Amino acid sequence: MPRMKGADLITEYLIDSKIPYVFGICGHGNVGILDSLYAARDRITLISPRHEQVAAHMADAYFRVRHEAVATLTSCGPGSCNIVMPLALAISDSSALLAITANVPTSQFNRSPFQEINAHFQADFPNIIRPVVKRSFQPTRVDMLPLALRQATATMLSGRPGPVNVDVPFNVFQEEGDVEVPPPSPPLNAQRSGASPEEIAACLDLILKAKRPVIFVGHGVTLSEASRELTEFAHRLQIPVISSPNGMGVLDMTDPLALGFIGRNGAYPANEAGRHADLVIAIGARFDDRSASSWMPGYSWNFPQTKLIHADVDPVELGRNYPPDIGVMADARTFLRQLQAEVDRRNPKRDATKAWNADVRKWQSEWDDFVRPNFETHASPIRPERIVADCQAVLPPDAILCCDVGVSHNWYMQFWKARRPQTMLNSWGFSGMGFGAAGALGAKLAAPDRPVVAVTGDGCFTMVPHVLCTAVEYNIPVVWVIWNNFGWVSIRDIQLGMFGGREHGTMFHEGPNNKPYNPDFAAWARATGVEAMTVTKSQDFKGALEHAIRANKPFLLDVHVDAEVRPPSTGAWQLPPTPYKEPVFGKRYLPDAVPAK
Ligand SMILES: Cc1ncc(C[n+]2csc(CCOP(=O)(O)OP(=O)(O)O)c2C)c(N)n1
Ligand SMILES: [Mg+2]
Repeated sequence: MPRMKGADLITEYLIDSKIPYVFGICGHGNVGILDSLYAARDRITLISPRHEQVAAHMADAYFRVRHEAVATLTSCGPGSCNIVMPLALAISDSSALLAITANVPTSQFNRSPFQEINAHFQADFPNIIRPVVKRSFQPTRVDMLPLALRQATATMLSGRPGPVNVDVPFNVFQEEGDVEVPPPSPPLNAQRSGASPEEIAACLDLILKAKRPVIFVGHGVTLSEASRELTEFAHRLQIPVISSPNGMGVLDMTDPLALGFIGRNGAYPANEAGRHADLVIAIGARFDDRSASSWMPGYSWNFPQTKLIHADVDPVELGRNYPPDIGVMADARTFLRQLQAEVDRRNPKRDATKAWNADVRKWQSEWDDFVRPNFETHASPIRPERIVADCQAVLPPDAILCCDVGVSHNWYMQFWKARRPQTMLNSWGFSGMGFGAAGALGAKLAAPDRPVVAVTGDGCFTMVPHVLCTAVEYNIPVVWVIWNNFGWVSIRDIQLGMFGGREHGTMFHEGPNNKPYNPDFAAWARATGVEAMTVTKSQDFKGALEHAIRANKPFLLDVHVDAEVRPPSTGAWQLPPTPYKEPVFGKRYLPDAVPAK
């Protein structure tokens, strides 16, 4: 067996696992492995952003684009504590990354050396990180590394993917052992679970009996790379498809069967179809509050009146919020292939959903008539619809949109038409500010030949403005579109609605004179070496975006958007105990208007 330093073993394992990047920040705890990465620098690239949060968002976004995981590297104590939020974000959205964290030397455990966390247990970082990773490993000897690395990477990519942690004490990087580099773990989707023939037969019985079926797809369909299968199945039986944000684009959203997102910030046809359906086939989707109108019956869904088939790789999601009539623990692509094979065998008529699809088309055209005029309006400050429309016009179908959190995201969830899977990245389950602005760097490294645009609020961007430095240092040509409304406006609007129109702590003001304030983002960008423009007139945005993309270098557009134009609400979102009283599009949202099964 070869004799190797622990840090060299980790480095070789990453290389054998075809991990091209380590996104990480130095500290005394991890200098051992930095030296190994230096020696291997022609085979694996270290990228050091200016904040650990950014490193983890970059790794998360990289995975979402390529479905291949990369590693982060952080030092002991504060550096590693900085990745807790982005790991929570990654696990909430089933995104994989290998978080290598450093710890204090084992011989100093419990002596309270510099940066040890030990109020309850020695070198206790794994307990800090435990709720936000699938598993944390803490090998305390070099000979424990091979098993820990193999188990960690296998856990990360098997079943429902997610982040894992390998926490390495300082001496384990530095000491030598007689160790073999372990074999790489299987890639994502190497093992796929399926339904039983009985389950498939029962599912298709229900599907063929339904008069108003709808498919609801989530990140599970994206992760299992089932776009072709979903499209074929939906087309064959003419079943409309509603999508969660991380399922956007698995069915091309210009397809007439694509209804978009559901819930308060969803599209009207999706909510209408969801609540009128007699059968919902949910695949790799989880009915969270925002895609289920806070589970209030009759807004987005109408269970248990509506029947439910729910398929997911993760059994904890089956029936979490709505007990399914048939719950299937299966990989999305396998499930869809099995259903399609059964459809082929039975060869049912194509037109069973004709009347239902006529209803759907009516809702689609009502919605189009309602929203279209504002997509064509020029104004200053700019109307939000205009930004979405011009992004759609300028960006090619394979461009990647990395969305941040806030009002801008609400608009994109409602109106963005993703053309392909893995082109619209959203921080959905945890909604951490900074994901869009930072993740775009990782997305661009994952897809260097495609345009990557971060759409990020002024509040979100200000959480991670140093992404500009990283883009310059490593020449990562990302375009940031700052949705600048001079405040944390999504929260301001909740505040105004709930508390008699009073605003406190949600808008940005300059000192005592109460003038709206923000830094001059374009000047800030230029100070870091990033080209930039300020856009205040809607007529200028399209050309500015085209120019920024053509420039093929880091570029920032500071776009002043009207803070007083709110996305139309087509479903509901409730924060108990506050009574729900949001106005809704069309005033037709009366739960008792839903037909009985
Ligand atoms: C790290 C983090 N802190 C706080 C929040 C709560 N939060 C959600 S949206 C938001 C405001 C976002 O502001 P901005 O980026 O300007 O977007 P806007 O809503 O104005 O469009 C805040 C503070 C959060 N989601 N994440
Ligand atoms: Mg804002």
